[in-house]
Amino acid sequence: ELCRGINGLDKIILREVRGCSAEVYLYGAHVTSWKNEHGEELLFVSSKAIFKPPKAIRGGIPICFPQFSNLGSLESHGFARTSSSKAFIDLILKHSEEDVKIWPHRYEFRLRITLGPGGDLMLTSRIRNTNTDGKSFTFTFAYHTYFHVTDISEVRVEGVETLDYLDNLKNRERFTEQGDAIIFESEVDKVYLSTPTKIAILDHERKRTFELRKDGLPDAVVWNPWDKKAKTIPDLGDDEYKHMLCVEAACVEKPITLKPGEEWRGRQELSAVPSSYCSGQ
Ligand code: TA6
Repeated sequence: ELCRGINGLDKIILREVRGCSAEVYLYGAHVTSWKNEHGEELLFVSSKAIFKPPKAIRGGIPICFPQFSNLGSLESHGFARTSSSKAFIDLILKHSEEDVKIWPHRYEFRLRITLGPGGDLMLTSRIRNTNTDGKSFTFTFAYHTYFHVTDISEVRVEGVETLDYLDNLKNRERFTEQGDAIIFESEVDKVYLSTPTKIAILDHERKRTFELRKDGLPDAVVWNPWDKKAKTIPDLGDDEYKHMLCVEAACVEKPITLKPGEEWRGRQELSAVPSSYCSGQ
């Protein structure tokens, strides 16, 4: 949880299931608290600690970088402990031995999730081939994002008009989009090819525009099951198709091949901004 700490400095509180916790200030990437499951503080922070740049926080775990003490020409202990850090989380997914049985490759997938100061949500995936047998592997990828919309029949997607797409409802045959913006009156399940880096999803009722910006992901999947297909999906409410739209930054048409040691990166940034969108305009 990112919140305001002393003197309004941003800090992150980490909690684990038994009740242990830690706190780290973005200022100096400085851990200032480490508590056990009984809530006992295990780190010392001076009661006179300043918590105000450019002074380093006295106590906790100051980072001494790129210089310890005065062993060089920089300020004592270097500048890291008085610099501002950024907050994100990194999740790492690796092949399990079960995975290897069904997909005979070794990989490391790092997903970095960042919530920006304006509320933008950024996901960056880095996938590395860690095979030790010299084998390359090939994969396709999508961020299968479900946007929450007020009423799907009042939503438009802009940015894929005139593009070619593969229609999953017609045996993935290739067509060219004729309309201007994409509107929704029935089931849609399309993979738009070679799409622009930015796609907009306009929610008329809520006067909100989602912006999806992407890098390393040339395609975009647009999916809404509509009423009949929704009824065949057990974990989707019969009427919930009205309040969802999947627009997915993807790499489908041209799969990615990595040699051992090679890494691929695919990134999407989502923002939700007020819009004066009026349907039909
Ligand atoms: O991304 C669109 C899609 O491929 C649709 O064809 C539909 O199958 C959707 O994914 C749902 O997939 P899921 O496995 O989440 O039920």
